[in-house]
Amino acid sequence: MSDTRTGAQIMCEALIREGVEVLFGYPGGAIMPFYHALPEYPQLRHVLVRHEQAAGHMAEGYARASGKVGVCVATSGPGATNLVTAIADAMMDSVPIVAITGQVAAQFIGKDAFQETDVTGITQPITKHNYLVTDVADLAYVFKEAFHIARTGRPGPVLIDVAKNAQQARTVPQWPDRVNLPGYKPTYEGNRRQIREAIRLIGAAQKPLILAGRGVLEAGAMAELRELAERTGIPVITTLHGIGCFPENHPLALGMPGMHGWVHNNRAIQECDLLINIGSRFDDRVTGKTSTFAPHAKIIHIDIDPSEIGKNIRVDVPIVGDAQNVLRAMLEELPPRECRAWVEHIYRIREQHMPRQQYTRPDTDMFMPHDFFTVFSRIINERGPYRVCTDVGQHQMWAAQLIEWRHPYTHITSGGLGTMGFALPAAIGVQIACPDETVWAVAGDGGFQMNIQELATIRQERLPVKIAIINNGYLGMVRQWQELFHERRYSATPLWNPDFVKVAEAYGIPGICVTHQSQVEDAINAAYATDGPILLEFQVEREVNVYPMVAPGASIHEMITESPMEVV
Ligand SMILES: Cc1ncc(C[n+]2csc(CCOP(=O)(O)OP(=O)(O)O)c2C)c(N)n1
Repeated sequence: MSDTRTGAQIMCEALIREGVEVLFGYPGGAIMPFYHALPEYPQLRHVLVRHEQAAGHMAEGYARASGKVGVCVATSGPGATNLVTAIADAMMDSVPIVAITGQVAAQFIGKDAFQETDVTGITQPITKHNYLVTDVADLAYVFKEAFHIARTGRPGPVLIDVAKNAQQARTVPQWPDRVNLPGYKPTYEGNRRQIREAIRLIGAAQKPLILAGRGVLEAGAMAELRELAERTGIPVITTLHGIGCFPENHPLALGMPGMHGWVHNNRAIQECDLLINIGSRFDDRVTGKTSTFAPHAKIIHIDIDPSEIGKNIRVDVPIVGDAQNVLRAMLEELPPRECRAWVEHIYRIREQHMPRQQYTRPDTDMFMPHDFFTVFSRIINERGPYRVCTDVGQHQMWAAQLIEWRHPYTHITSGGLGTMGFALPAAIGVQIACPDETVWAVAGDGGFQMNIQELATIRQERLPVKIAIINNGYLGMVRQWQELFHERRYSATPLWNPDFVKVAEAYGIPGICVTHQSQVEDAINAAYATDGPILLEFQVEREVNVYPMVAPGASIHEMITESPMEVV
């Protein structure tokens, strides 16, 4: 009897064995045995959230910033369904999380029991893998396998649904040494022949271009990417999720392509004769109309997930493998070269278009979101270690465009699913992973309110998260589309907002409201001078658009810059 453990105790010990230090969760009936066991394991820090969706985003933020697996916990039924958005978010952005849900006892499954939901059925298309555990004897192995699947190959979310009887029953746990998954063997090493072919194409190209995505960050291949760029002189474009994998103060860094990418990047893609895609999935926000994307280019695609290759864009040289291993193998044999004329050509396009693609200052007292981001970029870079979690909308695009991102893993956003409400809980997870860094949540007035209740979690956990709300009184990004493509019919986009500073104060968090450009710098400095959390609200000019823009369905060379449409 003394060696036996309850299933709930086995779950806790399994988490400790996997190196888990923190869980984000919310209790309820079907997960109560687990919560009963939890206090016996003080090594496991539990962060009580205010909504399970936020627990999922916190686990994501924690995982994205720490490189470890994030863990979230919920009860059955509504607790589990509240996790669904965050799980889908993690799936789209390849974030390793393990979601643990309670399930009704095995004998009630399928009987519409109180708070019963088929959560493995619901999450089947949005998890890398999921489990329903009804027998306590399976728990030790399932946990080992789940963490292995979440963190290996292309990372992703794994869900473990544990029936209440399995949490309560006792057994002597059989801890496995290894997992046994004959059908799951991620490929880490690229094929030598294809790597040689890539080297040949790099040598032959006149106008080569690197497109770097999140796969570079996941593989920790930043040094290899830099070596590749510097040895060959090939310029580097980074996708939204690739931000930080190549320092933006490097002369070969070009910034972001695609729907809200810079003109020179989209034009370089359309002109290049070789596109080396490292760890990005040719998302439609990058490619625009796929049939006209990179029409003159041979395409090398390096990706750990073979199902990505050829999915959206035809590929000439597919290389399946971990970006770091593939680039290392490539660098062993890659001769140096230069691309000066090509790079200078791109610089000329940049000089010609840069001033026209953003905004002209209107004759108004209000200040422009651009002014905030420019000052913000300067101060955070001067002040030292930082992480910035952005929400979804216009401010997300301005942050990507206007902040000079110099360091990996500092930019954390919901790119694939585009989940409003992401920034605040993600910042909580990031702050826990990085206690000594300044963690910012930058959100729109709409998205901030989608998980506003997590201000309570910030207070309860005494986290010094800094919050910046870019308040334009609209669901800005949707309003922009309505202005440009729906005859300015602002249907359901103007927002009545609460007094954000008072809301913060109600949660015991100080706040500052900024209405003029001259106050921006002081407000950001005040945030740095504040020991704990603080909320800054920036009331910006209401109807400002993000440019450049590629209209949905258009080719990436048809860009709308500040006013009329131009084909660049
Ligand atoms: C959960 C969710 N619902 C709806 C949307 C659609 N959507 C995308 S951007 C946006 C507007 C965001 O407005 P706000 O948070 O104020 O930020 P802004 O665009 O003004 O910077 C909306 C509604 C979404 N991405 N996520």
